[in-house]
Amino acid sequence: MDTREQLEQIRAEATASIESAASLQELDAVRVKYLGKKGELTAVLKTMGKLSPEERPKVGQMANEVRELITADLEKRNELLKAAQQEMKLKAETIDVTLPGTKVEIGHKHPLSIVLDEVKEIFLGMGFEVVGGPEVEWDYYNFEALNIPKDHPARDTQDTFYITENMLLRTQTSGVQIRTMENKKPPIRMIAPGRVFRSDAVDATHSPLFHQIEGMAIDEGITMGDLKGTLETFAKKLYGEQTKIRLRPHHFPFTEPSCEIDVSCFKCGGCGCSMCKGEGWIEILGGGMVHPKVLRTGGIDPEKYSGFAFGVGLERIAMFRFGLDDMRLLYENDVRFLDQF
Ligand code: 2NL
Repeated sequence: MDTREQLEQIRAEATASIESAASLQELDAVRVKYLGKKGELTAVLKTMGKLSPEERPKVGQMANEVRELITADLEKRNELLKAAQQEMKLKAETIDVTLPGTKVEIGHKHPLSIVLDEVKEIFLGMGFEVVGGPEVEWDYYNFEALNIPKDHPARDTQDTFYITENMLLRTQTSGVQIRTMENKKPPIRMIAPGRVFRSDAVDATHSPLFHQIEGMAIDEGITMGDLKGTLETFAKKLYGEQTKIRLRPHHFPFTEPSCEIDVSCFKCGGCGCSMCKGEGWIEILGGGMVHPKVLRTGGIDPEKYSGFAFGVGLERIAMFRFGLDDMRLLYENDVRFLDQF
């Protein structure tokens, strides 16, 4: 094959390869193959020295023409492929602005938080302050200061998780009240809501972690009448104006006298129904007059001051309020349940 024929063949092959290149990468490979430093056209040009002086310029011109032709073909194909690529990209990225957007689900308060916020609001309205304290508590603040020494039977019913001999997960929020007595002079009006712990197995009405709200008022001349009036106001605000309360004698080591407080069933109004198990009353609170020993331990003179205190389980209020029969619903965080509040 002479050089002319070689050039002619390169041109034909290059044109065909350019035509069939399906992507920009493929096209670039074709360019390198024919026009690159080690390409086929370059290789032919290197053999020009062997030609006769008359032939050389003619073949040289032909080689240039072939290069220009291939370059022009490459450019044309390059434009075409680039346009096709752009088209594909646009198609892939098309956004239908008329489609409905992705909805952002907005959450809401957990039923326990709903009730807790209501309780706080009610007591704030009566001049109480909301105080917090540690969940890991000293035995002293959880038991000793509350007139529950190491050998007291109440230790059995309030068994808990011990971190050390003298440090435990609090079984009640009373430690917060003791600390307040230590740090503040009467008048004191406070509630202490928070998580408390017991060594209890889980069932429909028990959980090793639950929430308690304790309250306390200390001043000169505080009586059981103040406790009754305060809790009556609380019950009416929480369950409705028609709600009545009743006090039954009871015993707590940290109050004397002590009582349990029932509210009239908000579902049947006191006639008896499934909610109150036919009783007409539902027990939700315990309370009494702060024991003089507890006052003295807190640094308050029981000769000068007296006070009432009470405790209430948040889960129990929430269950009656929303008509729940299983406490576990409040902890499982099943959205099908939570969505209903
Ligand atoms: C209940 C009963 C109660 C108290 C908590 C208390 C705290 C101090 C002094 C005196 Cl620092 N008392 N707290 C008093 C009576 C009852 O809770 O059934 N809770 C769920």
